[in-house]
Amino acid sequence: MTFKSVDPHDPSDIVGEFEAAGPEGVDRAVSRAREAFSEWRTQPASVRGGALAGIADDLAGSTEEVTRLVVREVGKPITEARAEVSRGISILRYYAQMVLAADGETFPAARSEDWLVVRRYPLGVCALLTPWNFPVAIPLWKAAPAIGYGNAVVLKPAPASTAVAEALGGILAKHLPEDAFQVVPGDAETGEPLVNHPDVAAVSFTGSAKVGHIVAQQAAGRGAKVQCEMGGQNPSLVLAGADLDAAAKTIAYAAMGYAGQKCTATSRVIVEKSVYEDLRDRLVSAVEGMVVMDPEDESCEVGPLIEDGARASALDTLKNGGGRTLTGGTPPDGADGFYLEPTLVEVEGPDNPLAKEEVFAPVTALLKAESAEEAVRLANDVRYGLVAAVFTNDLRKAMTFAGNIEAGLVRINAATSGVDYHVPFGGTKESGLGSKEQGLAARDFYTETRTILISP
Ligand code: UN1
Repeated sequence: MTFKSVDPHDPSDIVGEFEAAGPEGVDRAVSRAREAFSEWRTQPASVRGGALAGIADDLAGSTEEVTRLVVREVGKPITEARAEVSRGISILRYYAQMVLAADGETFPAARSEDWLVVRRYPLGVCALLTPWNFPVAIPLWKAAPAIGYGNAVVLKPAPASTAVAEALGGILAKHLPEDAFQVVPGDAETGEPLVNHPDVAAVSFTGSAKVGHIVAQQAAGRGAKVQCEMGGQNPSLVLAGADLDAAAKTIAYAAMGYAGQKCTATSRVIVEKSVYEDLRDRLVSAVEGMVVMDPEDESCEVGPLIEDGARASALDTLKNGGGRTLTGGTPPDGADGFYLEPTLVEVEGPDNPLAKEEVFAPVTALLKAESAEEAVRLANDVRYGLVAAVFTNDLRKAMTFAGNIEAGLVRINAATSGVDYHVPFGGTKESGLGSKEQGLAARDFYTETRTILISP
């Protein structure tokens, strides 16, 4: 079966045509990866880290080319695309060094002449299932630690970002033994046999909650290690006393940047009653100031949605949800691509689907709360728990928020979007399953410990 990826700014531009790997392609890739693993795992950490450093240098040399491909294939505004490539380079350099850190611990043994050692070892073949919206950073924040710690990787990218995945694959392959890193293109017909393959030791997935739960069940059901990073319905709270101008600007970007297509985007703005109108006015003008245009333009902030279906489903949720549209709500005039004006909707209460479900579009719900306490209650009243932000000038309220909010990432006076690669990343509730990603959490996921007693 073949499929295409198209430029969401100009759907007549076909970026690539690909053959889905399917069950046979997966089987071939996994058995080759197993072969590669038996050799790669024996390489010293300096060699594995050296390979990552080489990949980083190579990617740095191709920054502009990869950036352009990201813009063209997934419609990411060029300044964000460039920043993402640069983040990918940093991730590679970070793990190039991290693999040289301690790989175990020693403990006192029952007999004093014995050594009791806990050492880390790679797992085997790791399957990485990645989304289209961060087509460089997410594959690399999974693949760099997987490879660095001695595993082999089979990457199944989202179909819409296959060309970027193949470009990355080409760069990685130059620095690694044959088949240690492979890309299998396709959708569920390829993803499912990969997740279920008995020779895949670990599965790392980023994508929707719906698919994530299936992946987790299938992988865990056959005893594989699994982690899933899924959706969000991320709140930004604005409390009385906050710097409203700064809050409005930061939230507008967190909500609408890259057309809201980040699992870390702000989907709900929950405002304390006494500053509600003041914040609403500022937010409407900040949202109206966001630059919607061709993502290749250096001033673009919003860009198109990934496909027409994504826009249609956002428009559907808007139509059925009710609420009062304060700005946006329609596609801009004269664009061929899958654009939607940044949309802010005042909703009556937390049951509006815009305040409950992940919309993955430049659409944000605005809610009023009676008090700071009610704002936190509303914020927690969803299935998700990825990121939450609070804007306040009250340190006590900020600290209470960090304690009471149900989220894996907490931001005080900062945007919900944006991620640091050297600290654990991931959510709680339906946003995350299994251990977190990035930083030291990645070492824990991509290795397992062996407890070794050495008696002379
Ligand atoms: C970011 O906000 O910079 O798929 C990264 C996503 C997240 C990554 C967000 N896993 O949107």
